[in-house]
Amino acid sequence: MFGKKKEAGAAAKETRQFEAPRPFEIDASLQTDVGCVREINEDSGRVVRPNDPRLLEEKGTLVVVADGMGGHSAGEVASGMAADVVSRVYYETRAEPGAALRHAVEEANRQIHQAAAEDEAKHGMGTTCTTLALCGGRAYAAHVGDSRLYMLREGKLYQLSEDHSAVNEMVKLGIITKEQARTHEDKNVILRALGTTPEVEVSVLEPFAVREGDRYLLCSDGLHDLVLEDEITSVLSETEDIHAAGERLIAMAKERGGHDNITVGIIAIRPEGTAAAEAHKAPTTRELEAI
Ligand SMILES: [Mn+2]
Repeated sequence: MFGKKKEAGAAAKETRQFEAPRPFEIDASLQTDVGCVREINEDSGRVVRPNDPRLLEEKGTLVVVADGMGGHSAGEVASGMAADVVSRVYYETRAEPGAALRHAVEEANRQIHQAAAEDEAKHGMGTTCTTLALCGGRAYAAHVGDSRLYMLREGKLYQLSEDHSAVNEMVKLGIITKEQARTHEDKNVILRALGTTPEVEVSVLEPFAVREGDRYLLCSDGLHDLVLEDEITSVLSETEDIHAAGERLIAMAKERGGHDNITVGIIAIRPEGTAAAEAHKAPTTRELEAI
């Protein structure tokens, strides 16, 4: 449903101006939890909304979720670097949001790979990286690994990212079902990650128009392993308060064992000028919002 590429040119430009999206406001909540089994949290997350009005207009609001791997807390280092580098390079890159986001994720890959090569203890560290930028009424997404981006629109949940995992390949080939993939012994095998190779292929979503009422969810596999999509749909559509919705989703994963770290970022699109609780507004600084 997320469209065909638009032809560049005068006609397309005029159409775009005519259909200029209505202004909207963004509420964001990002939460991360160590879970019930692990001793450290190797997930990282970031919500960035620049103070500078020009930068905000050019690049909008950015959300990043990363799930690191590697012994001796190297996973924590890799996912933290992904959140840091992507959010810095995205805003520093003088390019349209889609190109800037791809460049930022590629740059994070290079830096993590280099850091891993320079330190024996961090050898082989890597991380997933799922990103969403909302700018000028449009959504841009770039992604590597098996963390996920979902969209809730008109009560329906759409998975916008594709897992770069061994089990997803088996599902696509019809070898196993999506249900079997959830418990498959190879379910943690990911085929692409940031940091493990000098270059990485980044999946970039065709930009699409955001609508009022949309909700976006970025999450690590600690959530989507244990909470079904129907349940995510219910919680996202029935819980008005997005922070409470995130808490509920994390609680559900923990009730079911919480075998992994759990990170949940939720973004809600609200018409401009309508009220939202102060706590749910996207942060206006570049500080890490994850708890
Ligand atoms: Mn995980």
